[in-house]
Amino acid sequence: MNKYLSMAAVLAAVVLSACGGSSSSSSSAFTLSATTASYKIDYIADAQPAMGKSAFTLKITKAGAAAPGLAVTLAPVMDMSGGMRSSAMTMGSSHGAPAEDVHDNGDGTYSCAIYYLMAGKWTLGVTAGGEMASMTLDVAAAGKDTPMVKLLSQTQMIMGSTGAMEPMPYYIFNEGMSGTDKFNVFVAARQDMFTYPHISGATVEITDSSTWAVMTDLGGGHYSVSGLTQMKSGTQGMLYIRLKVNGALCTTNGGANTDTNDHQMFMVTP
Ligand SMILES: [Cu+2]
Repeated sequence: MNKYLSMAAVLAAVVLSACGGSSSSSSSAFTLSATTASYKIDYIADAQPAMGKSAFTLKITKAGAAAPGLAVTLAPVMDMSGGMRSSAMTMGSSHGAPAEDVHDNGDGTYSCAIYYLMAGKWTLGVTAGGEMASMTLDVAAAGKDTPMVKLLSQTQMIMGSTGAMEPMPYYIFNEGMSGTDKFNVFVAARQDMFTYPHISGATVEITDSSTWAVMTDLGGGHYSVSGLTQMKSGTQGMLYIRLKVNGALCTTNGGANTDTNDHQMFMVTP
């Protein structure tokens, strides 16, 4: 590559990253951008993404004009090869994350959500109208509330990152409370290191007291409950959650139900 061109690319990258850094300190907005052959893609969020649910908007333009109606897909990838992997993980050390289906708002903007499984450096691949771009972003650690819990299937097995078979993991993400009585979650499974479908039709039960309530299946992997009674505004409280898929209870260790492994806990502040 031409030396001056490559230096220009490095400088552009430095300037872009400096912009990203300063915008997060001066206001709550967090923006990134990337280009494909035909499109400019702007990533716009209220804040830097953190582990757990991260909602954002993609604004896509072609030669300055809004570009609605594109097929847009997201491919978040975390490369774990930078020393975080264990010695046993020699292959397949990278992984993806669940994402919502992208919603076309019809005005050149697209509503998106990614459910980050870990804090750290991620690459977000975006395919728009068959053209691919990628952005890198730092995903912050979670705040004090629990972003996500994991339960394992007793019956379904998948190939893990080491190549060995392991129980299929189900991830339940905190989508927040409204008031003190309503709580929402998103459920996804890992089929392989890059395939995380959302799970509809499961039985998700929750309690903040002694009685389990079945959460309403809203479709698309989203579940909701109302009528919680013990949570207090501004005070972190505990919610117990359990999951049945095709009638089979998931457990914390993938083993048979021992009554202590049949649920997970969210610490949540209404
Ligand atoms: Cu990771």
